Amino acid sequence: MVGQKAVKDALRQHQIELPSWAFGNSGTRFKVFGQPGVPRDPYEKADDAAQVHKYTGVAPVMAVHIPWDKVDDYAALSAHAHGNGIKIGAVNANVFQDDDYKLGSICNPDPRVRKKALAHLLECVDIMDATGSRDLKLWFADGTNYPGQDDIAARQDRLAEALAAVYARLGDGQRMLLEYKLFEPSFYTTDVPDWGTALLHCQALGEAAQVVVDTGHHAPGVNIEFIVAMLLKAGKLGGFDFNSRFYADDDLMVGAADPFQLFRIMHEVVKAGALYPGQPSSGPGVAFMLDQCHNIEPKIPAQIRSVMNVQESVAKALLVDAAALRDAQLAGDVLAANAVLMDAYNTDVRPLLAELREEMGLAPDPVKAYLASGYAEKIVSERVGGTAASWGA
Ligand code: RM4
Ligand code: MN
Repeated sequence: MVGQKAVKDALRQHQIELPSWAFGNSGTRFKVFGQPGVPRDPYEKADDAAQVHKYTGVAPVMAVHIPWDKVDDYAALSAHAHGNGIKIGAVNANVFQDDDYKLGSICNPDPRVRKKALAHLLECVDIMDATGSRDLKLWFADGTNYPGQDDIAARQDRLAEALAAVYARLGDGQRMLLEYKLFEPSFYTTDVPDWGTALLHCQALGEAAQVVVDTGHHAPGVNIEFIVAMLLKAGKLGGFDFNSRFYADDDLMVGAADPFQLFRIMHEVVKAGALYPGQPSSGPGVAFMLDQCHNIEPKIPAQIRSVMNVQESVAKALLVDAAALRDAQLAGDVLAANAVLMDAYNTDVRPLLAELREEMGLAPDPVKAYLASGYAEKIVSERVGGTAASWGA
């Protein structure tokens, strides 16, 4: 049996990072449905992110996306976040929304475009210096649509060259997180399509280069927890982009469609001792980020719900009786081993989490408390005029 106190202590230290873009308008390539009261600028996004932290107590960091969150004074944005009890997290680069990037960014055959993309990545490191961010998160839309369109291997060389230049620019304590995605927007080849490619590049660069696992970026049926276990073993799991998908990368709420998968992933993290900094295998720390958009549901409560979904899976993973599991595994008792895992997964951890929140001075039900607070009505009445933040597609 695992003690409730130990579980609660671990949960108190586990932090979840919120995406600034979850608070702005978003949609599909078919339609963006605007919502009233959404932020007009990154400062208002930080205000909304702070609400999520206020009611969950475990989400004190907001990642930004450049240029969506471009401001004149990043130190001022950082100070604004601090004033709200949160801080600025990963800086996400964007080299996929410019006409120049039609044939790719740092893998583009044209050296002029590669240079432009690299300059943006370096600018993102300057921003990290100003915000005090640890992580630069890189996702590339680069790839090709047709066989023969470009040289697959040459594109890898261009990629390695640009990554090395960015890596050399990182300061002390800063990291580069490289994200992979199996396809889209490129449909024939993608330059960083899988964890193997990302890992090879990160290994060539050095310790500060780490892989990001976006849960939505795999083919259906892929065993994501296996990838997580392998990356943890290699000391190369930099973080997660959590979301939920059913078909392709649809950035829905984490734990919505397949909470069991999330539990299996968190079981690997807990087992490896990588849940929070200071644990044996956490290294510089795995970043537990959400990468989500809320196209049809209200955004702040959806973020709160997502944080709770992650927390529930972490709590269940912490409840796994590690000794009983190991004994059953070593005895070759297949059914008993599976039962140990399922016992933890099938535990209703909601009462424990409600109790934990009360111990932390929070309301037991964060969504209910947020809805009762009047904040949703306040932003609708106050945020009139200006241009609602959007992901710009
Ligand atoms: C990508 C990837 C990145 C995100 C962009 C907007 O699919 O998941 O993390 O920044 O979308
Ligand atoms: Mn992502």
